[in-house]
Amino acid sequence: MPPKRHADQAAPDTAASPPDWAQGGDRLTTAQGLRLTDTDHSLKAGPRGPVLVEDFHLREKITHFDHERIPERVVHARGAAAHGTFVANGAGASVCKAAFLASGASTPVFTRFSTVLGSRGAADTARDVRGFAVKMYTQEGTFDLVGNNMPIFFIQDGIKFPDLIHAAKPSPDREIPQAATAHDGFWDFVSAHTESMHQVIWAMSDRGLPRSYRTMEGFGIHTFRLVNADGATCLVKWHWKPVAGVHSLVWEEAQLAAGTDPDYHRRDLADGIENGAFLEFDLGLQVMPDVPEELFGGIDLLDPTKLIPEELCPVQIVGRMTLDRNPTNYFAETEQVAFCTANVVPGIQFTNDALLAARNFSYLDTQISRLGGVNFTQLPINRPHAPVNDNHRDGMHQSAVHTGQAPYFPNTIDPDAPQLATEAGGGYVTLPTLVEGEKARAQPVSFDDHFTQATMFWLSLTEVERTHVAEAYTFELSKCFQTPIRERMLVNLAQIHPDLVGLVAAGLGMPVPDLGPDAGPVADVAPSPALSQVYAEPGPIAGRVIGVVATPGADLAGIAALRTALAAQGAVLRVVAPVGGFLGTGAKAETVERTLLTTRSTEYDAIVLAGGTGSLLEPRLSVLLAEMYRHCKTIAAWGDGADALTAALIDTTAPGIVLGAKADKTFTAALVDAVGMHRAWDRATWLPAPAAP
Ligand code: HDE
Repeated sequence: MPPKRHADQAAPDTAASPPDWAQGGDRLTTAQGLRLTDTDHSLKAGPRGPVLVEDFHLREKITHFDHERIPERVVHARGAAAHGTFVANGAGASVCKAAFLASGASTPVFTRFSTVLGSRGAADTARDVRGFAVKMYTQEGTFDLVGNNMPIFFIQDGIKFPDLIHAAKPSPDREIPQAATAHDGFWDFVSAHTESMHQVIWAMSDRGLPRSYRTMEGFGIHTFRLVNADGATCLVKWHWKPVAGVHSLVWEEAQLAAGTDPDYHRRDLADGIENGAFLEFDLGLQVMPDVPEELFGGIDLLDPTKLIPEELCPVQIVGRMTLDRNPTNYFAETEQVAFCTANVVPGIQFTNDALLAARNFSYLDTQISRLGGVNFTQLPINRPHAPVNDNHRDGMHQSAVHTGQAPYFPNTIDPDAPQLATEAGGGYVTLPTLVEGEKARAQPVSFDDHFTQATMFWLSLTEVERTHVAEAYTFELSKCFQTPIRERMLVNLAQIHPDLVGLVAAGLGMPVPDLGPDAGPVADVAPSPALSQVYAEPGPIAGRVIGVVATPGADLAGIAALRTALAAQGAVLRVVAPVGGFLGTGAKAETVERTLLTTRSTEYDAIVLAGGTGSLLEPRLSVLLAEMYRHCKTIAAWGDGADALTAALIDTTAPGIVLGAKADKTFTAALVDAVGMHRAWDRATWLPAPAAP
């Protein structure tokens, strides 16, 4: 058995061995394979003499180091990824002939989650949209589903993407703020560009602050056209449904985590997988008829700022993705992976979504500068698992040694030259569709409705979620220096909902704009309850972290029992004590993993005060508990642990507080249920009471 690593150490993954050309032999060598006897001292003319140009090892080592960085992604620079498998349940086969959707088909995947705006070193918990990009290495070629954790986008046409990103990225003069939209540039653009209003209200909601990558939904956003084995077509939207449910941080928590652990989501992903709490997502399809007008329920399927409510078109599950293996090397895999929306397989076709068209061009193009040439598809992480025989030759960093004399088609010289496939033989055939119309820079009239679905989103949320949305707008707009921008946004919010504009205007200390009698939100918008992320029943707690605060006199048997109970649910128990070292002695001793100095509430989904810890009174414990209380997280205690809660001024009668005489089954079951609810929103008496989901 390899020694168990501490959770903070880098994760070598033995499941995938690196290719032997990356690291061969057992001796340190130069890049040319010359064995080295010393790599710590430059070649000098005497111990105190000048360094000699002759030192080829020094020059090679430094030169390679000088070129270690490649350009970071223009957007989605900050990310973390994992390997896994997608297994189809067969339900998708009736609408799509892709082999990876056939019943029981198992496909290797690599999934990269990301923030959009931050640089590579930015904090994970910034308020932002998250990327959710899945590379499926199917037998018919690679299929990339390059989506986000929100079902809609800021713009309807890809030609505006550079404007959006220039507005949202840090201001070019000082390059601040990092990874944040709380600045004049972003709000100037979106306030004047109202088609963004639906996406912006999603970003201001709790969806902009995921608790974990495992608790995010994923969406392909655009409508795709699927073709089945009989040639029948339908229009679909892709969804990833997290088995762990959709859950978020609260804003103060996200801000604290950005300082105390900027790697919050990256660490959670890697630790979870290492602890055996694999990430699971169901792939779902909203299947809609392929009608000539490309509308469903009156909603234009070519408009990526609109979603189809699940109540109108339920999501049908077609398989499950399990992410169960951490990358071996961050750069080789997570950094060099190259996604492209144009990577599709037979059975999957594009629609005329103008945003998708620009993406199909952009992703291939961007890899050429980011990865230094056209041969990036030969990098191990980008290599298709289907055979490749493409007649492409040469180019920067060509690593294949091609044979034959005739890399062109047709040729009569090379007997091994690749031949064309038939459709029946797995060849990709673009669906013949009629295209007609006058050339124009124009879009359908239905695209002009920029507010109805933002209103629907607002109406679909519970009170506590709405309060978070209003606070997020208020926070971000407070960071805008220009009053006209804030005024313009208030006019936009007034067209979403009077409560929203009222709350934000009050927070900003500005008047609610008068839109006049003929303007204002659309009446009779039906909510979509599926958009709320407040649940009535507890969900799974795999991957969650529970801290147990204990002192040397604590009930160690109770801690051990609690650990066993939580481990059975895939959750981790971490011992927190005033100082480091061990609690107790011998086989039953508990290792202190965090001290009150080295921990912060953001690390835990629940805090438990162990029995025997009742006399602990410490300012840092009070801060820890106060934060847990304010963020509506579960707080628990058994035995006299409850005295420590009372001493820290925690109201032990409040919702989400679990007390027990012992760390027995009843206590642990109540704790598991409370963590499964994610938050005790009823505790937030400073917020309006949450409406039923
Ligand atoms: Fe992207 N996007 N994007 N995007 N995007 C990139 O590709 C682009 C859009 C998304 O983990 C880039 O390899 C344009 C929508 C994800 O590596 C770049 C437009 C959605 C990722 C690019 C869009 C996305 C990217 C940067 C408007 C949600 C990260 C580096 C037409 C469905 C993938 C790269 C990863 C990455 C361009 C719009 C999601 C520059 C031009 C809509 C998840 O090619």
